Amino acid sequence: MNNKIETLDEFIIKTQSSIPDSSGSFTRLLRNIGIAAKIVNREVNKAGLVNILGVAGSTNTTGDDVQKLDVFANEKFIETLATSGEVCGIASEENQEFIPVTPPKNKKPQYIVVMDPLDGSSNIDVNVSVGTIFGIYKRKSPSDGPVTLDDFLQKGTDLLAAGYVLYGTSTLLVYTTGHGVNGFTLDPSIGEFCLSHRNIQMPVSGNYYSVNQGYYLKFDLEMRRYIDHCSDLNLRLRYIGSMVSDIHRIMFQGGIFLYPNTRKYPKGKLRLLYECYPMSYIVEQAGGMALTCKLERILDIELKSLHQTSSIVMGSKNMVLEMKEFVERYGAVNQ
Ligand code: AHM
Ligand code: MG
Repeated sequence: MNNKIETLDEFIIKTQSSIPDSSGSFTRLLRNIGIAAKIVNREVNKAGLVNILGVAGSTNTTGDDVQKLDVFANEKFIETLATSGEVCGIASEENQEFIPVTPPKNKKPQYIVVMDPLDGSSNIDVNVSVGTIFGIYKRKSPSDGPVTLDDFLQKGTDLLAAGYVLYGTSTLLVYTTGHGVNGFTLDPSIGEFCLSHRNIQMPVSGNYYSVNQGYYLKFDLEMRRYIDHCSDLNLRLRYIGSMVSDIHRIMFQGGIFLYPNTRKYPKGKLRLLYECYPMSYIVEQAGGMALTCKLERILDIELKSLHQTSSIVMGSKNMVLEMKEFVERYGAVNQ
């Protein structure tokens, strides 16, 4: 029996050759994301002790309260990525505009990172799980000029890699480069992410549905009918309010996550670039599906602005297909 621990760094280097366009630069970038995750994890774990819980007093671009830990996580990720020498631009859910990165001398970094540095921020001050979501793209503009908005307005299908970090009872980093999904658990005693979940395959159906049932009356008819159906089947409702945590459960136990459009958010609440694309890429790589409530594949949606939002339904393939039948039967799309 081989009990050897495989660290994230070892795994990234070992699998480098299977990544299209692979380069040492891409490998170093992934490792840097792992480092930033460890720094944020350290602060998440001691947040209550050092008084960085609570609302920082500003609001983000979509009007939500910004928590102090959001600000910290955002700064740490930006700092780590900007000094890595592998990134030419960063777009964060917490920043209105993208951030161009000045490269070190003799370097022409190719990669763009998009991120939600701390997803589920309303959970912070009550010690409930939060997460980080990230995606990596290759720039489209020439590498000797500045990055442009078009470098960021790429579709989900253009992603080179995507991942999330779950700061839960243990801290996990789950990522894909388009060749399956692997998960790494942080071993605090050695300070390393260690391979714990190889080639994650999402069950094709499951017993969980995850939706903010409080908005039920604000959902379109077809979504209400589908949610009634989940309830009729005695599926278990679980809603943590951090998409990373809710999807993580579904990755292993199967189920469906829904954030439909509501009256307050007629075009959906979750951001394509920072949340929907990366999570959909991971879900698809694990064998699941991700659609809008109008049945478009999330990864195929054209992105017109950095903070564009979408409705989203994702999770176990058979359950998303069943949801699709409800939309086809009851949705305004076919009336
Ligand atoms: P955030 O990134 O500002 O924390 O918001 C995103 C989160 C998702 O993780 C979660 O699924 C959803 O917003 C919860 O929103 P709501 O409270 O409207 O259900
Ligand atoms: Mg978020």
